[in-house]
Amino acid sequence: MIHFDVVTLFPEMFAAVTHSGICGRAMEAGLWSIGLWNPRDFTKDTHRTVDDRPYGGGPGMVMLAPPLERTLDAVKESGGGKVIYLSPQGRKLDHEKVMELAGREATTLLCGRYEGVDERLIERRVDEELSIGDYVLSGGELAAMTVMDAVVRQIPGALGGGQSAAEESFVDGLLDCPQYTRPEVWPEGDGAKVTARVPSILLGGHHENIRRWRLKQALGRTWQRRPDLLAARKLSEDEGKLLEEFRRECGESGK
Ligand code: 4FV
Repeated sequence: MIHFDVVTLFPEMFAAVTHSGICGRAMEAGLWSIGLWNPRDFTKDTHRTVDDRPYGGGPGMVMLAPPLERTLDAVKESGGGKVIYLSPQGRKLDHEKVMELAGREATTLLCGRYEGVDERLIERRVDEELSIGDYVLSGGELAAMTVMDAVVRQIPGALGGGQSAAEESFVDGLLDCPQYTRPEVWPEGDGAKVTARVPSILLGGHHENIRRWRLKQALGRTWQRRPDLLAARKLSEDEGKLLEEFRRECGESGK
């Protein structure tokens, strides 16, 4: 069972992971739980102020440290885990970090808004900063949900139907192979000038050949699209042969 405590000014946003899809079903199945904490509930002034203007001037507002500290105190009181602040200044989220977080029983996710959070709060109360990418969001909530979705998928049983996240992209450091489903020929109908068939190897039912075809495609696409991932991965002799085949066929097809 994994528990996430989320500090956010917009708790209603998290319905996206608590009431929909794989994460919603995994929550119903009791595989994970969430605590939503709104810093506005930890203010002391009648206006329930959670932000103020930045010292030194400049645009926007900054989240006040005191309400956040009181909120994090309450989370800790309730047994909350290490505090992760979602921000562009953080380490980039990747599969390795997702697996690390999937191994923790409790994690606290601090979602910033406005220009961010008073730096002194980060220094005093944040254990690590995580970024989902080099761009600026309006708040940390979407980043927090990205982390939660990626982690919940790793919980055994979360994907249902005996499917395990172990077969997915990045698990073996490679991009995924192409996926196909019905119809066998698409677009259908005589109007369509160009139709595309599902690769016949996938229709033959020969599981080992299918497994090798998929591995070859995953290696090839990783070589084409993310050579950085391939550089970080040792290829087995068989994988080296498959990638060579793919590159040769590319040379031949130029694609
Ligand atoms: C972000 C990111 C992100 C910055 C200011 C929230 C915003 C605002 N978080 N990965 N990229 N956060 O842009 O995690 O407070």
